[in-house]
Amino acid sequence: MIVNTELEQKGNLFPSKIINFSKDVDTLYFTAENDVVMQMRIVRDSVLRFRYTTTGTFEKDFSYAITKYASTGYNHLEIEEDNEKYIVTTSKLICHIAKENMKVQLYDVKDNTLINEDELGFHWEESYEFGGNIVKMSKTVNERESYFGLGDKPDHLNLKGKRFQNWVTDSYAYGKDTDPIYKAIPFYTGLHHNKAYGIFFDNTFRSYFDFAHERRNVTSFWAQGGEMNYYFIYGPQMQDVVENYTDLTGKPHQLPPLWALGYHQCKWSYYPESKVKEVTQKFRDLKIPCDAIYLDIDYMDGFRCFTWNKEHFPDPKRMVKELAADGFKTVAIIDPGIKIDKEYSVFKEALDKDYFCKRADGPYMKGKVWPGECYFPDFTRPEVRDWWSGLFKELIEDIGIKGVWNDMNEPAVMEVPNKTFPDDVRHDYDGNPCSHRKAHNVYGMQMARATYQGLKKFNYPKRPFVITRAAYSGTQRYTSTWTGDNVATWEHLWIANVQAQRMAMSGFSFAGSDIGGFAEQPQGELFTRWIQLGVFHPFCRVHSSGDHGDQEPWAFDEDVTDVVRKFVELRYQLLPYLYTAFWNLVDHGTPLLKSLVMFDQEDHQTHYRTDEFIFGDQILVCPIQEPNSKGRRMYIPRGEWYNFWTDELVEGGKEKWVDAEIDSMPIFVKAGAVIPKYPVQQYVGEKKIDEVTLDVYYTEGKERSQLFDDAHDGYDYTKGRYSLRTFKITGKPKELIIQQHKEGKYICEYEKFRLNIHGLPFKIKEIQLDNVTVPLKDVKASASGDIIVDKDFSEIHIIG
Ligand code: NBV
Repeated sequence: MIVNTELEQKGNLFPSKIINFSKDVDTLYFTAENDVVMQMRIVRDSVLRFRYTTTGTFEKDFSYAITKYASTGYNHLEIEEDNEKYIVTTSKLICHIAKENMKVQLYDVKDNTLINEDELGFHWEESYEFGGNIVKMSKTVNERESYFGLGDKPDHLNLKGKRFQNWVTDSYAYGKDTDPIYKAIPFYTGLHHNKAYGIFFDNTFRSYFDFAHERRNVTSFWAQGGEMNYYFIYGPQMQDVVENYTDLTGKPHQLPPLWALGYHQCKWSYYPESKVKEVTQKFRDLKIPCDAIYLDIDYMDGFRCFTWNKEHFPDPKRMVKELAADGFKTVAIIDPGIKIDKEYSVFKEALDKDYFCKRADGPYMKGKVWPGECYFPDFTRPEVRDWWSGLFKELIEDIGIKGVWNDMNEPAVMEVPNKTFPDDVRHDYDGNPCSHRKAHNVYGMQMARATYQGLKKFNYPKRPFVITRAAYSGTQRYTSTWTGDNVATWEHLWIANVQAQRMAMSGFSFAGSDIGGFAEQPQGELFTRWIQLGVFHPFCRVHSSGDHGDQEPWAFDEDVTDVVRKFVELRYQLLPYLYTAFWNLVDHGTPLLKSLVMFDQEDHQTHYRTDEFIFGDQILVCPIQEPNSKGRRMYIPRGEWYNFWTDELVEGGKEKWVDAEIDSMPIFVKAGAVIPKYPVQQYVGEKKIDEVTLDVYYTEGKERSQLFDDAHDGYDYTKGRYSLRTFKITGKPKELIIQQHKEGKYICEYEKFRLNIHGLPFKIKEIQLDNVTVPLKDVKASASGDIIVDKDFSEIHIIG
């Protein structure tokens, strides 16, 4: 392992004095005496890119992470110099570059707070073995600084005091201390003095982050090759940092189809066809909503991708069609390893076209996976991705599979010590040939990308749905993800909670865990508590390895089934709320889950909280993570919150005991929120939605909520055929005003809103609907006393 101590800086080299400065539109070049050049690009007023070369020339600028759609352009740029430094000022930041040693300091332009500062700054070690450099950066830790991000690390949410590695790794039954696991997302957010900034180290080699672990006052990051190339992203709000990072590395290319936000059932493996049908039928019989059923590797013929085991699945097209008629979308697994078999057309074709990865000296990269010895397509070659995407024609277009699940794409190889390809394997890297040292972390991402291209093409005009295990920054553009092979333990419930939050603050919101645990088998209680958490994760799937017993909602006892049903129904009711949050993700990069620190960074009590999080913008959730609990203590963030179950109003900013017997969990709604709800359906589209419930939570003050809707699939929404409703609540002691603003061309299928008002502190004396007084008896038409109004109302006054 590479260390970075003062003592061991022997082999380290440093930039010398700056002797030259030049500028090219938005890019500044600072050249040192010893040929080190620092390139600083003003991406936006709050986003600066720093790149360093030690040879005077830069590598070809290429990144899989950065999207071409990233917004660029600044409002203001000023460059000055004095004897000691250059001073670059944008409308958000001031950057000092020391002439003596190239060290950088970054300040908030508004109040001159020092946000981030180089300690040793850029330094490097020459790599004799591989050529090039081990590139390093060290930064000073600020007073009370906290660190967040880095993807799927199964560790405390606040990363301070820890060291991590980014190297995508198959990690069956990983634990709380396992590092690295499946994803490499070299992006973190630092927070101090109530201000947040982010650093995205866009380097795909094996990289390390040390957050004040080795030295209390130093945070550093380094990689085993490539360039020191990082983006500094200023907030000062954490959410802005994540949104700006997501803008750089990309938002999901389209909304998911609404069904993908439903409940998914998976197991390794459901086969034969009769078993699949038995499972799906049971969902309908027991009235547990479910939208997707998964086929794991056993549907294939000898684990050959794009084939079927005809004994178990004699007529896949008919089966998929029948499942679809019952509301089930079928998702099938596809792995990267292609069986070496001269009779197998996918293998033959890839061999003929020379699409498989090769070792440095020419032989193919041969490795053992499920089908036995395999070769592996080089997904970093555009023509290979095109070919791969074409392979989905039959599966998607003819058979009607609706989603594809990419597994083992780290790439995982069995029975070898390093669990993956050897370092010398060659890759195209989109025309930048390199070894596996550089391509490893993006291999799975490029496979998922190629799969996504296939689905996009053959599922058109419907939207694609892909799920991947391996990922690098930017993978969120193409696919959803899950957290891999977890274990059915209470600790793993804690891990799943942290991972989903961490993924959201790492720009990859569409994530979830194998609910109940993949390895081993949960007790009914653990399964129940995990479902309660899982329905609040963007991706909601029960999956298990199957060799320890069944894990369907009915595999325990009836009480478990009933609670599972209750929570899955809640998920289906909240679909319009979740879909609106997805729209915000796709449109602005807004994370779907917000850890408390992101929700209220100014409240220092949130900086070390791990359990509570905000689902969307206005629902606070806290899972029960221990057996035999009748509730738990949790932190309620500042502001006013309604207990979802009892409507009790609580003032936040403190810890509180919250009751939660096994059929409940702590859920709170922000005062002032308008939460849209659908009726329960057994699957998305089962019912025509005639009416949407709006749960309005009174507040004395103002609050804004949104409701996005469209056709729930297809691309019409990108042409303006969506409906975006903004609800503004103004609460006074004797009046509640609800104003609606509408946008978009889509005509929603529902006609009415059913207003369900919570916490109203007065008795209603009068209701005015768009300036017309409505007789109370007319409005309160429903038995429940809810107010039913036309969906296109502009303003409602509820007067006491
Ligand atoms: O395809 C089988 C499993 C799959 O169910 C699981 O979700 C993946 O993470 N796969 C791993 C390979 C076998 C793991 C032991």
